[in-house]
Amino acid sequence: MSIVKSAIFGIAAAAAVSVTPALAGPVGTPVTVVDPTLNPFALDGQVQIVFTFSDASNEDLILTTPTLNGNPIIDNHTTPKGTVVNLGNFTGNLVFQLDNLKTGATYFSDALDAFGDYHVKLDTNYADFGVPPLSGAALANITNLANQGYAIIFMAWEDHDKGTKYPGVKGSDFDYNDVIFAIAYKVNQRTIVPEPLTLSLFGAGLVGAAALRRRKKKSA
Ligand SMILES: [Ca+2]
Ligand SMILES: [Ca+2]
Repeated sequence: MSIVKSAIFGIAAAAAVSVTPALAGPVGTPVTVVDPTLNPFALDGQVQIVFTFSDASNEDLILTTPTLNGNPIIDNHTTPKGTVVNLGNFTGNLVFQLDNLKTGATYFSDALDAFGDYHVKLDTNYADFGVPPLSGAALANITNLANQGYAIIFMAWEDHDKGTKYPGVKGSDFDYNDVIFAIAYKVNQRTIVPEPLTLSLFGAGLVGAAALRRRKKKSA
């Protein structure tokens, strides 16, 4: 199944599921390996982000390195769900970052934290996150991007680590639903152009062949 197809299936499945309570769930299991597709997250194409969900008392910012459309791209307490952020055309390695403004902690999409835990889950099926279905605005905007040929994958963040300590919070619940957004991605179609070096060698070959033919004619 292609990413687009499975993403669309995921959206449809998420839309069909009834509302699931997402608050204060049981403590989840920390992921302890970096997703290999994010280290590095090598891209060559159009990238757009759609903010979909947050269940977090702390205010979290999402940023990118390099900066593509001003940072932060999402503030989980102020960005409306369904908001589309166009990161434009990008070729290179992209890193996402979460800054927790309450604890001062920073986590990266390409690295484990100081305790050996990973703060990102990547999934094409939104229903896998166990959160309520996509909002109307998020569903409409993601469907629109999928219809334009964008592949859709969802990135979900955990905003605490094992060392998080402040009144009312001890450690992390590892629920990976503190900030969730869709990454919409359309690969650049590039025409293969011969390298100048290849052209010059090819040209030299022609000249060489012509010279050889002339020599053969003379000697004949
Ligand atoms: Ca959490
Ligand atoms: Ca949460």
